Amino acid sequence: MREKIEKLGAQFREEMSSVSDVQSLEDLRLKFMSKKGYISELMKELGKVPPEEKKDVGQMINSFKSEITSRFEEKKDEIIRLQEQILIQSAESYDESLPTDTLTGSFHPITLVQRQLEDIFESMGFDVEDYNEIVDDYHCFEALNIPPFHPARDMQDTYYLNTPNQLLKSHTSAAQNAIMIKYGRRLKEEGRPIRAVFPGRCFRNEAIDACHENTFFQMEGIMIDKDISISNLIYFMKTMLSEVFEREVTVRLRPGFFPFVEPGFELDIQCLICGGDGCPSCKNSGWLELCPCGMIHPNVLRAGGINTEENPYEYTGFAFGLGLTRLAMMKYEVGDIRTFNDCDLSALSQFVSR
Ligand code: FA5
Repeated sequence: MREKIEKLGAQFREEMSSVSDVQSLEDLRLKFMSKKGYISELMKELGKVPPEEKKDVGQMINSFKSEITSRFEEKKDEIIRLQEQILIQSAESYDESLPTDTLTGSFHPITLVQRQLEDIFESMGFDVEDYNEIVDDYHCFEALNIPPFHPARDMQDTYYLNTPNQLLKSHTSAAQNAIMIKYGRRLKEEGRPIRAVFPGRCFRNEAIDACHENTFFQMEGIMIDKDISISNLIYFMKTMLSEVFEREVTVRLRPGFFPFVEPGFELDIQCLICGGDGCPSCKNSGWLELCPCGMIHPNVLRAGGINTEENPYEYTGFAFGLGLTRLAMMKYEVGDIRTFNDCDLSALSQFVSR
């Protein structure tokens, strides 16, 4: 069995070295990581290994799995960087010496809120991370405990590219797996908790109204360590909201279902446009869904290489997915979400000095 794992490792490294485009990278990932791939095969064979060897062989498979996932991410970034370079080189040149003193501008209100949140979270020890807008099905759904054909996918219909298995991310949770892999080793070897926020643009194929856009921003956050509990989650949510609004805001926490957290919650904020009486911005309910959150599901922690099959509860963590565009609506008392994407400078430039 050990020999087989080593042989497969060598085969993987050799095949990986000749990959040069996204499609062949995806083919290679499926060959090793899909349900019928080599890793699943190894996991099945693990059952036949003598009990005294099981632990070591299991660890060998797990570290092989982590190697595949991290090499896959590195290679994907490398290919995307290369493609970008080719695009930049082929673009028309522009004149850097053009005068700038005649140009005026202001930050978009969403940028202002995003920066304010980044400062708040950085002051609490969080790393700020960036992530792609184009992702694959695995990161957007499967790594988050949402298998193909799971009904939870209906809530997040998005836009699919012609390139196979490439889509516009429907939520910032799509970055969770990559962040866990990036910081997992530091957590285990140095005992430093994973604390990261990752803002980003999200896309959904849905009907647009005063509080729904097809292109909007979220900010995701995760914290993972030993003994993280719901109390930690509530503490960070309360601190963040009181700092953002600089005043008392009424919030409510109710149960919510997301396959990647257990238990899951919806954190709603009382509508600041109507003061809770009901208006189009809050669909006349007086409340606005702002920040779903919960304790990260064991399957998601395992897919991110944080916990192992043998020790599935060693680390725990919370995650939240803040609706950044909706937060900007509430903070600046903008009654219609479409204002943010309308490119109407007279509306957007008002926020410059706030
Ligand atoms: C999610 O996207 C989950 N990924 C959030 C999450 C993260 C849950 C981590 C648990 C743990 P949801 O679909 O409810 O959940 O979107 C999160 C927030 O994004 C919403 O509360 C809302 O504020 C905002 N949002 C969702 N859809 C839109 C839209 N079409 N337009 C504007 N804002 C939206």
